[in-house]
Amino acid sequence: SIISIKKKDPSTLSRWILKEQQKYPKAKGDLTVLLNSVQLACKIIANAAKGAGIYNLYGITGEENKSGDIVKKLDTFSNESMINCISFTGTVPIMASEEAENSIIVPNCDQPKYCVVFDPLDGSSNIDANVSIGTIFGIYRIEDPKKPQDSDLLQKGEKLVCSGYAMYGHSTMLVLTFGDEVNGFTLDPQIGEFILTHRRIQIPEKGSIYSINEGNAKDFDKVVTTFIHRCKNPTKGSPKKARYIGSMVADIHRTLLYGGIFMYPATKDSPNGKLRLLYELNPLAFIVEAAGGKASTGSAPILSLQPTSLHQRQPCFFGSKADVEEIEALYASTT
Ligand code: AHM
Ligand code: MG
Repeated sequence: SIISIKKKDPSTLSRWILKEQQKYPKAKGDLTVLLNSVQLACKIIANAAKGAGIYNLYGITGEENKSGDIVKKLDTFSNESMINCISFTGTVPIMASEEAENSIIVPNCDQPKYCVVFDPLDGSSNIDANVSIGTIFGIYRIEDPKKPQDSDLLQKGEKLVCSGYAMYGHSTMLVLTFGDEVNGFTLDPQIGEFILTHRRIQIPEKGSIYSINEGNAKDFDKVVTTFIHRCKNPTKGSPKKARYIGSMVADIHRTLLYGGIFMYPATKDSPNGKLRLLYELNPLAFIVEAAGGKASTGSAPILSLQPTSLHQRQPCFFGSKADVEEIEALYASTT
């Protein structure tokens, strides 16, 4: 007799990645292996973040990283977990991490094919307050497998093969794109699997939230000041709501689901803003654009920028298409 099958499909992240890659008959499974390794690192970091108090991973080590931020123990642990899990795939000879000044070279990589950029634990200033933090990653193909070099890491964001983030919040989520669609997976801690819960995420066309560290307001340029004024004093309709977590992964995650705009603009003292192009902006821009939103410098797509150094910063505007286009129009009218 025919068994009736319930139509709910509990796809795990592993099955989903495998299925996606099987669409390419020539794929050898290397990207599948790499993504499974990143997935494992994210599970390890999620577990450590949850138990950080218990296992004494909190607390400042006293060191500073390349970008001048205080490094906490959980950052170091997350960095090592990412490097370790990725190294053993045998296909990644070079990577860049927020926590490492120079590129990380993997010795004895037998089948060089990809390089990875990542921020192992973004939003780390929030750790002690138990606020959501995350891991951001981007994967590129290396140009010459015989000669992996820094220029492989310095590719434009539009060349990304895949990018994603894990967010360690009330529940742990992993959001992933190959550039066509964006899918979100939620970790079921009982079985230790990421399950597809957010199929084809689409960012609302226009949002009712603006997100920016307004503490810097005295140092914003005229356009950002005007835009914020408009958010609060619209000519028609209600003012936008202000929401700012201070953890980019969480602010972008909310923006993806609810719409609106996230901004980290230039200030007088930091003309390049704060956020890093390679491993913070590009991977998240690839996701926002694939979800139908926009990621902009104010005048150009983030993904079109040619990076010149591993830790360079870039002012940015991410979010619903209409909101980002509004700020782009303001910049266009002032130049
Ligand atoms: P981090 O990589 O040291 O954690 O810094 C990046 C974080 C982002 O997650 C967040 O968007 C931003 O810094 C917040 O900066 P600020 O405290 O200046 O608002
Ligand atoms: Mg960071």
